[in-house]
Amino acid sequence: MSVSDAPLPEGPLAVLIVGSGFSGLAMGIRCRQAGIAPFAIVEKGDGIGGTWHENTYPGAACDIPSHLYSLSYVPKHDWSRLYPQQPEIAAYLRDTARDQGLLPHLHLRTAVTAATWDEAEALWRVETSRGPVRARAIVSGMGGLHHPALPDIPGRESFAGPAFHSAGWDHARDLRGKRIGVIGTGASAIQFVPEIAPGAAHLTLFQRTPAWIMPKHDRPITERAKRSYRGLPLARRLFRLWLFWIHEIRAFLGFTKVSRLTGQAEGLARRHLAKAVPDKDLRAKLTPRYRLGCKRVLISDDFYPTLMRPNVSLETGRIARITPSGVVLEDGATRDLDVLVYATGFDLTGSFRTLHVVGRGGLTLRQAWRDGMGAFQGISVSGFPNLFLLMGPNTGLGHNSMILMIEAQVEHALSCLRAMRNTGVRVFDVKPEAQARFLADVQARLADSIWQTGGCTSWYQDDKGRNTALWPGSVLAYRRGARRARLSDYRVS
Ligand code: N01
Repeated sequence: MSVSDAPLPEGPLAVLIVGSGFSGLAMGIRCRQAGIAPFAIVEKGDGIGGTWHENTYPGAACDIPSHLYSLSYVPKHDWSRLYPQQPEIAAYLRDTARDQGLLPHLHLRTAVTAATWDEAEALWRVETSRGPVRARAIVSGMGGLHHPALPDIPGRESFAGPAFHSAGWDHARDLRGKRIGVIGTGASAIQFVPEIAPGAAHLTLFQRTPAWIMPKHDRPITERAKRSYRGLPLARRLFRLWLFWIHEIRAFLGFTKVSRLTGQAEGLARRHLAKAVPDKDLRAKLTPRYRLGCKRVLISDDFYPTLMRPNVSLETGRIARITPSGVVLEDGATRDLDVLVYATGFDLTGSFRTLHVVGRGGLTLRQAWRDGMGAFQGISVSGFPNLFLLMGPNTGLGHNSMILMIEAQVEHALSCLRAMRNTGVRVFDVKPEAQARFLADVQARLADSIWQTGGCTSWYQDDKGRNTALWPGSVLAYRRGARRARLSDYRVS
C-alpha cells in the first residue's frame, strides 16, 4: 500500500492533521484506533518523518536513549545502538505509518498555507498547495524546529562555493579534500563535525558560544541483548520505566534551577573536556561561561577529540563578513574556504509567521501572539476553536523524551474529538481566563529557572527574552494536567 495520491477529500473532515513526524503519526494512529473519521494527514515534505526525514546530515542522531524513543503504542524492540541514529528513526516512522494503516490517509508534498475559521459552519477552511479542504478540527503536528535560521552576516549571499544549512544537507557535494567552514556549535554541529572532519583538507569551526558537553557512552546493542529484550516483555517495560526515571529525576532534583547540583554537573563536564583536550588554550576556549543547563546540554564522545585533529581549528573571533572566498573576522584575519555549512539552528516561530491562521472575529494567530507565543497547556489558543497544537509553546523539554509530551497532547485533542463525535458539541474554544491562568503560572515558574538566570541567551527565548519553548516542570506533572481536556476550561457550543 502506498501513500495516497488521491486529491484531498472535499470534506468536511473530522480532523486534518498537519505533519507526518512523531506527533502527526501519533495523532493519526489514535484517531484510527478511536474511529475518528474521516481524517487526513498532510505533509509538506516529500517523505514521511518530519524533522527525521529532513535532517540527514552525517551523524544525525537523537540524544534520548533508543528505548525511550518510540511511541508507547508502537514500541520498537530491536534498536541497533543505545542512542538511535537518523536512518533508523526515519525507517521506524515510515514502518509505523505503513503498519498502522496510515498510508491511505497521508498526502505528501502538501503544504498548508492558510486556515480560516468559518463560524457559521463551525469548521476550518484550509488552503493547501494541493487545493482547499474543510475540516471540523485541525491538529498541528508541525513542531518548531524546521525553519532553518540563517545568520544575518553581511555578504552571506556572496560566497562563491557551495553553502548549505545542516537541515538541508547537500549530499551531492563531495566534501573530501575541501576546506570546510562550519558556523555554529550546537546539537547539530557536534554530531556532523566529527563525521566530516577526517576527510577534509581543513575544517574551521566558528564558535560564538561554547556549549556544555557531557559524555554520551553510545555503543551498539549486541544481538544477544536484542534477543533477550525481545523475549522478555516485563523486562522491556521495566527498562523503559528505568530510562524514563533516570531522565525524569533531574526535574525532581531541581535541575531546572541553578543549584549545588549544577556545580557538580559542571564538574563532570569539565572533566570530560579535560580528558579529551590537554591543550590549555583550546580548553579555555571550549569552557562555557554560563551555567550548565541554561542552553541545551549536549552529549558527545567524539566532538572534543575531533578538535584535537591537526586539520581542524576552532575559531572564536567574531565573524565580520562573508566574502566570495571565505570569512573575514572582526580583527581583519581571513579564512579561505571551499564550502560553508550553517549549523545555526532554527527559527521557532517560523511556521506561525508564514502560515496565515484566522480565528474568530478575523483575529489572526500572528495578532494573538504579537506579545509572544502562548497556548493553554501548549495546545489550545483562545479564539481559535478546534485547533490543537502538538509540541506547541512551552511544552519542549530539556531533560526527557518529547514523545512523552506528544502522547499527552494527542490524548487531549482526542478527548475533544471524541466529545464532538459522541455528543452534540461542535466547538471547543479554550476560555481566555483558563489560558491566561496557565500562561501566568508557567511564566512565574520560569522566572527563576536556569534558562532565565543561567547567564545565557538561547533559542528557548523569544525576542522579548521570554521562554516560550520549554515546560518548566516534570513530564509527570504535565501529563497529569494535559492528558484529558476538561470541559470547564473550554467554551463549548
Ligand atoms: O541549533 P542551535 P542546532 N554567528 O540553535 C550559532 C534539536 N536537535 O541545529 O550559541 C555565529 O542549538 C549558535 O551560537 P550561540 C535540539 O533541540 C536535537 O544545533 O547562539 N554563530 C549555536 O552555536 C537543539 O537544541 C538533536 O552563540 C551563530 C549554533 O549556531 C535544536 O535542535 C540533534 C550565529 C546554533 O545552535 C537546534 O540545534 C540536533 C551567528 N550569526 C538538533 N547564529 C538531538 O539529538 C547562530 N549561531 C535530538
